Amino acid sequence: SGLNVGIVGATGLVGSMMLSLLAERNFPVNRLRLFASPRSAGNRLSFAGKDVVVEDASAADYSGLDVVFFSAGGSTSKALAEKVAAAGALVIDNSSAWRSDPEVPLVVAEVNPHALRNIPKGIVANPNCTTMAAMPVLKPLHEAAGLKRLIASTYQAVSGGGLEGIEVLRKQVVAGAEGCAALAQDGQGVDLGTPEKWVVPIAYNVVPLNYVLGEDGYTEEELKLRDESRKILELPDLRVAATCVRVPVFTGHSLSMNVEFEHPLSVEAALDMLKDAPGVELSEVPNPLDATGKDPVFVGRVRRDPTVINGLTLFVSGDNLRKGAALNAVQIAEVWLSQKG
Ligand code: A2P
Ligand code: 11C
Repeated sequence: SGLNVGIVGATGLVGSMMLSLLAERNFPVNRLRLFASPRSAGNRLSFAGKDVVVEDASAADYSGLDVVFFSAGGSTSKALAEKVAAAGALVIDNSSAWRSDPEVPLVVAEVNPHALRNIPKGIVANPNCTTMAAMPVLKPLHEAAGLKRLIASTYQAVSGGGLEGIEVLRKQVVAGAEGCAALAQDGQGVDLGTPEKWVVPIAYNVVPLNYVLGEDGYTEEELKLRDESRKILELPDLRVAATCVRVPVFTGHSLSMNVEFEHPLSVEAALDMLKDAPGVELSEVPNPLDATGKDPVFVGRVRRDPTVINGLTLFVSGDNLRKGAALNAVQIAEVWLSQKG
């Protein structure tokens, strides 16, 4: 009994979190197959006390699989997802490759599970980890008061950039640790090495240019927050302006949000709703360290936004690897399974 499950990108940060969560949540796995690049083919990873040999994703035969999770970057998903779906599996893709396709549902498990009733391509997309942290909080507020406009600034952890992101921050923090107080007077006061992955050092710093520029000078990450929020909340005209910033945090993406509504919504009413919202936990001081390793998105600092007639200001933090990626992907599979009956 159980399903035949695959993970493409199993050796990566999100892929290995998927592996842990399948076990942690007792997902009904009959056979598990793991895939990665040819570099990792032949390596072994452990699941439920057994070793599983990693296969080369591009050369593998995917027949006989029921669900395949993808987290190996957009180009791998573009190249392989349709082939895997054609072989009969439901593909749950964590990359940005399919999110904007009108025939591919983009799903946050607590927010729009109904979108899973129609999966024309056999592919479901998992949102970006930044969008994900906001959705379980915005959905109940939208239902109560009608979301009109969102202004968001993000505080994104380096693990959003995979294992490489973690290593770059670690190296720079260590390189600068001894003399770091010199940075209080002189930004070049300690040698943090040549910037890697981001254009300026990420340690002891913040980087407000995270990914390439696109439409109107907004970065691709900022546009994803806009476009994915519109699709998930089914608000095609939602006005969104975002500034996405990388901060020297290992895991846990946070957002400061100014949310404008059609109708009045008091702080008390909002807190009351958020207290009971699925996947959400109230916190006096939401912060990434507290959020890391936890399933819910933490929300707090809820205040009236005095710059608009109907608005709230709030802060959220969520684990970008769990809810932001692997957890929601597994939850999508769980919802799909329960809807299938
Ligand atoms: P590999 O470990 O063999 O490179 P992260 O984002 O944590 O760096 O992980 C990326 C994941 O995507 C890894 O599992 C990596 O495998 C996988 N991956 C990268 N490129 C490819 C590819 N061309 N085909 C299949 N998997 C890939
Ligand atoms: C980051 N949000 O923090 C990105 C990572 O579209 O799935 C995930 C990119 C994506 O860098």
